[in-house]
Amino acid sequence: METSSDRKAQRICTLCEAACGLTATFVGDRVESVWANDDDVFSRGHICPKGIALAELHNDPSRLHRPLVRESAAWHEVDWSVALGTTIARLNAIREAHGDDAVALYLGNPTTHNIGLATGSGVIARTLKSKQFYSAASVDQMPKQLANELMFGDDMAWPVPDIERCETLLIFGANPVVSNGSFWMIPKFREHLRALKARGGRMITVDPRRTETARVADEHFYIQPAGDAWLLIGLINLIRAERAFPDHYRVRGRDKLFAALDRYALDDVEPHTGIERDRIEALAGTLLQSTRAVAYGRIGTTLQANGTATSFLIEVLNMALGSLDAPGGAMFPEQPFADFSRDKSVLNFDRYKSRVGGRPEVAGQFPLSAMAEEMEGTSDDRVRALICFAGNPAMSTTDSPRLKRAIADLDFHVSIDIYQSETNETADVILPGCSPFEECHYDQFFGATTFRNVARYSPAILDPQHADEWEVTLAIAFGLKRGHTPSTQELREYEDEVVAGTIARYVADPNGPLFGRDVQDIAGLIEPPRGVERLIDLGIRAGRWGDHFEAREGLTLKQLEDEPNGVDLGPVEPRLDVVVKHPDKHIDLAPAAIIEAISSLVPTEARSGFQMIGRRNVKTNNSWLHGLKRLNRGRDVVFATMHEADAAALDIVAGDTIQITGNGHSLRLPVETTTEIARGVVAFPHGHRQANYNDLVKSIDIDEPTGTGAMNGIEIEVVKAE
Ligand SMILES: Nc1nc2c(c(=O)[nH]1)N[C@H]1C(S)=C(S)[C@@H](COP(=O)(O)OP(=O)(O)OC[C@H]3O[C@@H](n4cnc5c(=O)[nH]c(N)nc54)[C@H](O)[C@@H]3O)O[C@H]1N2
Ligand SMILES: Nc1nc2c(c(=O)[nH]1)N[C@H]1C(S)=C(S)[C@@H](COP(=O)(O)OP(=O)(O)OC[C@H]3O[C@@H](n4cnc5c(=O)[nH]c(N)nc54)[C@H](O)[C@@H]3O)O[C@H]1N2
Ligand code: SF4
Ligand SMILES: [Mo]
Repeated sequence: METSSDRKAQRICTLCEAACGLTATFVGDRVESVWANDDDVFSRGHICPKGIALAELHNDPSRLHRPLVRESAAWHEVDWSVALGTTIARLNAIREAHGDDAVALYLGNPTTHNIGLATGSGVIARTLKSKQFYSAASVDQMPKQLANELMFGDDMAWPVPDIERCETLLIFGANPVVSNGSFWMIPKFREHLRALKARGGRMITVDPRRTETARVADEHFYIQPAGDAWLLIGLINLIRAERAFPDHYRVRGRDKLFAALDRYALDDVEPHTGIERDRIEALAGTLLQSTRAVAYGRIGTTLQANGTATSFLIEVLNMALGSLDAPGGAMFPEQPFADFSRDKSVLNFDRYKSRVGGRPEVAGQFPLSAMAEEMEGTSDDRVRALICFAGNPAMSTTDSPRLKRAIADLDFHVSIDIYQSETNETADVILPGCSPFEECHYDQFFGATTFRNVARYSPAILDPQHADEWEVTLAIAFGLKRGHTPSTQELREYEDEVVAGTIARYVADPNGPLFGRDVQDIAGLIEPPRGVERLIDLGIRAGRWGDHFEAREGLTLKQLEDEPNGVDLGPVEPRLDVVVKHPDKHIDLAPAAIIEAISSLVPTEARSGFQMIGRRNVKTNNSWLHGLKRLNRGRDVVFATMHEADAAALDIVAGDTIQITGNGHSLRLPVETTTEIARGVVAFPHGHRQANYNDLVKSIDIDEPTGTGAMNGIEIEVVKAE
């Protein structure tokens, strides 16, 4: 690696799931500018303000550069040996006295965008074996993950719209023009939409607000928050009445599902959705007439009271339309990175329950809404410590003030974070990481959510000025296993051990291409000499397009390194037969938890007063990056939107400050008035210190099957502020 004068390098953006290919210019170890990479095979020249701000993020003096230890209210910079030594000693003391379940893990959203941290936190989790495992999934997509798990037997089987070939695109509760997609990597959304329209296609949106995406749609449906399940049932029942359910899907439980759906009449839909019956019939007609219609749902369909049922019903609709796993429909992209470490032979749901609330585990996790109660009180088996990886849970979940207090009262809290945050202001130790330009990157998770199969890898561009997060997490895992901080030599040996252990899982998988191979042979063929890069090489070479370690021609990490614009692996192909992991290879249309959720939908009719919903902004990223100059802050971003007739009734005009109250807390926000939002709905963004949306959400406001916070559709009081 050179760090000398002006040069350029390609880099995949790690700030959101669009994973744009970018080009950065450097002078020494300063990042001068970041631009779109027009030659990237996937993002083809897309960038947003956050991507441009990566330069400022890299150069930001307020980013953490040294480990911090807190004594009373004061933070002190300390050496790595002190910070790691304290962390390991304190965690081990708590484990010894109270067991592994006394230590909770929380993996925040950027963990999934950081291969070193994601892999290293996995090593810690396997070493610690604590049931107290939480992640941003349960304030994001867990209802969809549970629907995937119950339906296909794999929580990570994501059906995503084949936007390059579909004809009618029906979007529920997502705003990809602003968000750039989620569990659907979709940079250049507007361009894909133009192409869709040019081939005679249509986009239809369903959202309580006429969003930036709805504005470029052909048709928009204002829906009452959490009313989607009713609309979906109405549509599915109308389609079933016209067309037999496709018989080429191998399914079980079909009649049971239909019986549950038949309990709802079409006339039930309007009161719960606010959408007239004739418009629902017309929409069903449009879908029936379209040869390739596909439905997709995101945050508005998962962070709501009927999240799991809604997520499941979207795929039932896709099946009823014959679109699941069909070109132009909802397809399963193939991740070039093979992960044979996950056991798919058992159902990852409700294998054990949380201590206080009896919440079922989903995909090995408890919901973040339950974290506070697991920490509170004086019971011997309570959670006493937290390892927080790139997360800000005290801002991101239901009843944030309560979780913040519970975290502050812990015996020990270590935060692995590149900034000081609302959550780690009461931590004992903060361990900082690298800038994105100092570490390698590979999108291990999101590769299964693309609209086209691609493989792209970014090596580290600059010599690291900071500790590598793979090594930091590996050192903690070593300490939890062996009781002390590793020397450089011990850390090297431990990495060898972890790599060998991972290979052992691959070669033990009878369905994997390395089955029966020799662990040491494979280890010897891995090209990078050390680092998490070794495991990336393993995953790619064992993957669908990999060389299976010299067994055939195929991809290696080295090849990807030589192709900085990425490798296009072609359109997504039908592959449902390998996606379904239930032992009988059938799609389950009637899992008990789903039938229960569909039969007891949280009603949305006859709600009076106001409900709040979230809104993302192009210049914000969840709860962080607010400090960067290039990204707006304050008044420009944090304002509420309400219907002008609702405002007028309260004597509120645009520009006034309103007071919003819920969960015993009040926030003040400037207001914008519009006719482009459903009556009774107030929208504003989450993640802002000056007005934290999640202060107003109760811990019990959840999607019942998963415990995921139902942040959208929360009842609030609104008045004009004095
Ligand atoms: N009301 C409401 N609440 C929501 C949502 C909503 O729509 N409405 N959305 C939810 C969603 S989708 C999500 S994903 C969650 C996010 O919730 P979280 O994952 O808990 O929080 P983030 O805001 O992503 O904060 C990430 C933290 O990681 C740190 N960080 C960033 N990059 C790195 C890195 O490379 N290394 C390390 N070590 N640290 C890093 C940042 O400094 C920041 O402190 O919020 C959820 N909360
Ligand atoms: N600029 C920017 N981009 C981001 C992020 C960011 O913070 N800023 N965060 C990233 C992350 S972590 C994620 S998970 C994705 C999220 O990606 P998206 O889900 O596409 O983004 P949101 O803007 O949260 O869109 C959710 C939509 O649901 C609507 N909605 C609310 N309640 C309901 C409901 O009950 N039913 C229906 N049908 N709609 C409803 C809201 O009005 C909103 O328009 O965005 C990612 N991209
Ligand atoms: S849309 Fe913006 S934040 Fe997301 S990957 Fe692209 S440049 Fe980065
Ligand atoms: Mo998210």
